[in-house]
Amino acid sequence: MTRLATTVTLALLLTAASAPAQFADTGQVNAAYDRDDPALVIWASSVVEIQRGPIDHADPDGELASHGEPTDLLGPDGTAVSLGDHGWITVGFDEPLADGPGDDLVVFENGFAAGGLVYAEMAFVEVSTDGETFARLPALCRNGEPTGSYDAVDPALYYNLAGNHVGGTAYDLQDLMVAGDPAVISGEVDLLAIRYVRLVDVIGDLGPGGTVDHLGRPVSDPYPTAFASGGFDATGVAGINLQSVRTERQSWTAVKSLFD
Ligand SMILES: [Ca+2]
Ligand SMILES: [Ca+2]
Repeated sequence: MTRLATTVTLALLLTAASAPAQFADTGQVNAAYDRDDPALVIWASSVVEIQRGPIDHADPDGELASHGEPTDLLGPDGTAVSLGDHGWITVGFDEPLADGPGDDLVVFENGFAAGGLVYAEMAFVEVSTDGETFARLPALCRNGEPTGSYDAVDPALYYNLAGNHVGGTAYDLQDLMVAGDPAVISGEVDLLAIRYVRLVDVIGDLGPGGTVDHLGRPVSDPYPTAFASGGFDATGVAGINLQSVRTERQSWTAVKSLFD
């Protein structure tokens, strides 16, 4: 190896060592859950805050999405509340969720199937301990093509974006550790005490003002959606792993280890 090559290699290694952890796209996909799945042990029970977006972000002062009441998505029988372009809603739980084995959290939209594809709108999923600082699940979009207002998408081209399944899309909070999320590393967001979930609509416009995934790629979802039910249509948020159950399990593991 020449001296120059050695220097370049060393520089690259040093850069890699100091750069924050990157969440890699390995073709991963989210699991899908039905509403009546017994794994879903808790449902969002309160709406903390909602900010609806315009029906078209290209007209920011225009009409806002208006379909549904904010509380319509609560509980296991929730119905749609539409968020509009980049609108968002924060929901709360009666008991904190925690990062336990496998999937921890499931978000439901009102998508429907068409062959192997899904008619759906997408949202980023964010979690919080205190309701102030949120960590966004690292989202990946492998679909570089524009999605028209009434086009369906292939769920396999999306990861950690709510809405990509008919029924519920599941998330593993562990992804935030893998991604080295700064709020999680600092402890501001405690993955063993998640009390709030925020859903943020994706703007599927691949041009200026659109939204990007964890790796900076534009996220494609139906655009434009200039109607009252435009944007992500949230119909429910459920928890799988509760803090109380996880703590109990950890205590038992600790006691058991004394006798192993
Ligand atoms: Ca987990
Ligand atoms: Ca959208």
